Amino acid sequence: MRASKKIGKHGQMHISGAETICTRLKSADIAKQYIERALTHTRGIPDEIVVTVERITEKPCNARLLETSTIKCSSPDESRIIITEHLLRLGISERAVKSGFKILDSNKRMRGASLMICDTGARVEPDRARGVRVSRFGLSKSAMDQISKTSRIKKSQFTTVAEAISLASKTASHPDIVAEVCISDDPDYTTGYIASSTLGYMRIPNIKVEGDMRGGRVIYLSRSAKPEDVIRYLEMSPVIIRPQRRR
Ligand code: WAQ
Ligand code: MG
Repeated sequence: MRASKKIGKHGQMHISGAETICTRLKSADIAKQYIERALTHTRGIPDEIVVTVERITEKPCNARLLETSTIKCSSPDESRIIITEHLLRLGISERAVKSGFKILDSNKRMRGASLMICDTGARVEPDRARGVRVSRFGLSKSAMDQISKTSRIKKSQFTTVAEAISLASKTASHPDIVAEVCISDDPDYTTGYIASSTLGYMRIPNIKVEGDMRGGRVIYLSRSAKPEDVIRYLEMSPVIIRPQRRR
């Protein structure tokens, strides 16, 4: 689902988006939930809501559910320090870290994520205004149960967090993806995250102040990544997120 608001004569502002994988008979209910979500969104009332329901013919592959942790952070400034530390440790250059924050702190709204090469900081998403939309991912029943059991999440935030963990788990499962940083563009949602296959899913409270309409996602790719392959995986490959087997 994607919902937008008109600005001026030809412009559009992104209001809300959502995607999942489900069984045929659940799809009508989920489409209805997504439409309701768009109609009551804190970013404003949409002028257009587009719902796409597609049959998946490719057999989904599995990805591991990232482990969730929450770090202590009391301000946006502190969050920048923490995020920078982690990104540098993952081998992302200072230049690329700076380019990433430029996107996250920009007033331009993208519907998808920016893809950035981790040493040069070059942006490789084909459409810079739109970004790359990660799609075709869903949680297995046991992954959903694990999220509700292990993380102390407020009830009102559960859907947002579960969707973010599943998106981050699909994204981190690609071998050429080094890390992802996310700030919600919802003015009332001030927790963001940094994720990678080694860090897991790290929730960062107070990543922005309440009322701030900015936000975005930056996905860092390894130097040797083939952007078109990564984009194909993120947009098209169906992936079911399953809990890690405990030994
Ligand atoms: N694929 C790529 N980028 C996306 C997608 C997607 N499917 N959905 C959203 N984005 C980008 C887009 O630029 C949005 O402006 C930005 O991310 C933020 O999207 O544990 O709600 O849907 O409490 O506002 C994090 C939860 C919630 C943290 C993130 O993002 C926690 C959130 P939003
Ligand atoms: Mg949003």
